[in-house]
Amino acid sequence: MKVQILPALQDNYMYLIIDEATQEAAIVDPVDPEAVTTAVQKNNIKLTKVLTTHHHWDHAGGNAKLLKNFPNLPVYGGDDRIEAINHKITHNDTFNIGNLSVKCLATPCHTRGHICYYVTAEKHPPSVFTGDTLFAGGCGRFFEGTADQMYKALVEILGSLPEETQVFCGHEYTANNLKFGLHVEPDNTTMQEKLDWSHAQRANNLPTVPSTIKDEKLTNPFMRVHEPSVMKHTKQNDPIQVMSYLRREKDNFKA
Ligand code: GBP
Ligand code: ZN
Repeated sequence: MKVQILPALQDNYMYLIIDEATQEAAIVDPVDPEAVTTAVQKNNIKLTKVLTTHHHWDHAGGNAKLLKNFPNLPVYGGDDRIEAINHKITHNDTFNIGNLSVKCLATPCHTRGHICYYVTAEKHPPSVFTGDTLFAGGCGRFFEGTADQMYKALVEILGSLPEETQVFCGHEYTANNLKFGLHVEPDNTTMQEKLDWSHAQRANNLPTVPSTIKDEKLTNPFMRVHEPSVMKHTKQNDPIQVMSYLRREKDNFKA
């Protein structure tokens, strides 16, 4: 399994997931169809699926145009509002990309129909494509859901994946997220080190993805709602209230 990172728009990421054994591939959130078409040609692969994380235009807005270059391509997603959707999936549904296995994880909150895609292969660490649910160091705004739902998504569902799982998120927000994280936990040296690293990566025009589930548990305040330091900052002792407080504070935080 190989994942090619394709930057798009201001700070979005599209991901080309390639099964090297069969040369089959899927594209996650192809908002820039021209760039996807070029990457498919360069890699000499057969594009067989579109995986859409959620209906927002900066993720789903390229689907119809991509289908003009790849007619009859199945478009997967969990929300009828997704452009050109023709394969509606729900929690725990599975399918393949060549020899790779994909499991759909319903993570409603940023949007009602948000899906994360968990991909496994033999002799390779797993990967999860988290759209606007989990970002490196942060999470998506709660446009269509509650703190209780984001707690389930981040702590119960994504937090249960193997620690070595590679996290491919929908936006390059890492540095701003970690600045907020350090406001919450000023003494978290792992967070400070990752912020310094993120600045260096961006200065070289390199992505800060993938992260890992292990890294997120160490540096993402929204996955650390049980930590005494985070609880203390929010003056809350219920993890869902901590989640709610952090999201409200981040919504108003100027990095
Ligand atoms: C930053 O952090 O660098 N530029 C800012 C964040 C996802 S995109 C801008 C922002 O608010 N981004 C959204 C988000 O959830 N951020 C998490 C955070 O700020 O902590 N979007 O483009 C957003 O989902 C969108 C598209 C929204 C259509 C609503 C509709 Br309808
Ligand atoms: Zn979004």
